[in-house]
Amino acid sequence: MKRSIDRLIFSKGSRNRTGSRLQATGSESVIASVGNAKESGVISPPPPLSPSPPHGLLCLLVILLVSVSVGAGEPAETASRTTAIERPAGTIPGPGCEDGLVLDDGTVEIAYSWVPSAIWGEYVQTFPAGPLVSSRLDSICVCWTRTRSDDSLDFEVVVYSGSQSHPGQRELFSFPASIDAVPEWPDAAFVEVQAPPDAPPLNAGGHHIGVRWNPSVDQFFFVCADQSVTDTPVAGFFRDDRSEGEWGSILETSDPIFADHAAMMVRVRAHRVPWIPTAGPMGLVALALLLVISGWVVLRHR
Ligand SMILES: [Ca+2]
Repeated sequence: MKRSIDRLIFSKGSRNRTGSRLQATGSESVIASVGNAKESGVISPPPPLSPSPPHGLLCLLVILLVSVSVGAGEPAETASRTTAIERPAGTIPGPGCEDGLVLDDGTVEIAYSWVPSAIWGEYVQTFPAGPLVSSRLDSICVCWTRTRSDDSLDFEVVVYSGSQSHPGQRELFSFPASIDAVPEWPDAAFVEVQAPPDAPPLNAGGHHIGVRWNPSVDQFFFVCADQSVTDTPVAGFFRDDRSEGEWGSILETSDPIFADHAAMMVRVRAHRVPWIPTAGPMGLVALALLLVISGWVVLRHR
């Protein structure tokens, strides 16, 4: 069966990336924009069968839908190139860090990606501070799906420290990973990636953990997500090579693909470690001065 995303036509309307647009044909809804506006797109499940509306009415509906989505989108200067696919809920087979820190409900309803004009793109999920305070990452489990024939993906696991409300600009650490035989949408699968044993401990007030990959090389791979209008949503952030380092917030953006976001299907396993103080350069200087003064005092009283 031909998947819905295969009917997505990605046409570069002009010489540069900002001129690109997404189009969908057939029965899918269309969220598209032209010119300088965003390149986001959502392919929704086909609508229930109903008598065909008159051609003119269909055109009017499409025009209205496009107008609404453009109006609801972000300003052109903050345009993102996120994209997504949706489907009814389905359970993901296989192990996926079930004994770790799990923030999703185990069923995937949507998956997020980047359009292929992105050179790199990141999605990170915010993890609650408590369970990860003074711990070391053992592994991360990420659920992936795809919509094209290429089923082999190279990506990086990225870990950002920061506050509970926002990731820092610079990563705490990252490490390479890959997955073969990524299932085709609407199937999906977790891959568990072991963290390096020498990875820095997690000691910050907040940690944001996720993936980064090159969507222009590994095209149309998607990170699974849990979608719900009733659950308390878990914060997440995204950015790509055109974001100038600024994170976009999944919960605060007006991008419609994140409207019912509950959680990304990114899970972690970690273990507690003894608290390791991080003195920093000034702390080390102060410690050295204290030792020198102590030694001088001891020597004077001998
Ligand atoms: Ca779900």
